[in-house]
Amino acid sequence: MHLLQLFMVLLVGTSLGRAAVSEASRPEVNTCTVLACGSPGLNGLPGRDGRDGAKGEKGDQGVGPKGQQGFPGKAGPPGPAGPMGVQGRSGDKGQKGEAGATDTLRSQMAALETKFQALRTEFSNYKNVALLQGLTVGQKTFISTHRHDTYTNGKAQCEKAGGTLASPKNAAENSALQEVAKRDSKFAFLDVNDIQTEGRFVYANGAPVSYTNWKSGEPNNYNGVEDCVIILHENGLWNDYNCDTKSLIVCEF
Ligand SMILES: [Ca+2]
Ligand SMILES: [Ca+2]
Repeated sequence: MHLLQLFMVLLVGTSLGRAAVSEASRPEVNTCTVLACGSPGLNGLPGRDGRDGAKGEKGDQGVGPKGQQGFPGKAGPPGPAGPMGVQGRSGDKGQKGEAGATDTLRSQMAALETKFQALRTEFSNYKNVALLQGLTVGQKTFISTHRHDTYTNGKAQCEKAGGTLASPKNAAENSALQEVAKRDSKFAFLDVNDIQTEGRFVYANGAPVSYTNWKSGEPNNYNGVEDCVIILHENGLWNDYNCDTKSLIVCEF
C-alpha cells in the first residue's frame, strides 16, 4: 500500500469515529441547548478597575474651528519712563485770530489816527514850504509856479493843483500878489478876462470883477487882441494883455 492510500484510509476512519460519537451523545427529543432553556442568572458585581494603561503616544494636533475673540484683558502696570526725545523744530507761526468787532474798530481808529497825524505833519511841512515860496494874506495864499506860460495853460496848471489863477479882490491882496511877482521879476496873469464880451471884464467863473487896479490908459485892448489881464510887478497896476503872450503864472489857494 502506498503512503497516499494509507493517508486516505486514516482520514476516512477518523471522520467516521467523530460521527459515531456525535450521534451517540445527541438527546432524542429535546433539541434545545442548556443555556436556552434554563432560568437566566443574576448579573454579577462589576469587576475592579483595571490598572492604568501605559501612556499613549501624543496624538496629532487637531484643527478645530476658530473661536470668537475674547474680551480685552485688564490694562497692565505702567512701563518705565522712556528716554528724553530730541527737541523738535518750532512750528510756523499761526494766523492771527479774528478779533472782536469792538477791538477791530478800535484798532482801525487807532490806525486812522496815526495816519491822520502823519498826514497833518506832512501837510504842515508842505504848507511851510509853500509859505516860503508864496505869500499868505488873510485866508488866501499866492504861490508862484516860476513858469511863464499862456493864460490858458496857466489857468489849467492852477486848476490842476486845486487852485485858480491869482485874482486879488482888494488892495491888500493886490499888494501881496505884486510882492510874489516881484520875486520873479515878471508880470503875471490874473484870473480876469474880457474874452466873452469886449470891455466887460469878468473872473474865469463868469462873475464880474469886484476890484480893479488899472494902470492909467488901460485897458486899451491894444491892436484889438488884448482880452486877458496882467499885474505889473513894478507897481502892482493892471494892464489888459494878449492871452497868448507868455507871462508869469501865479496861483492862489
Ligand atoms: Ca479886450
Ligand atoms: Ca493893454
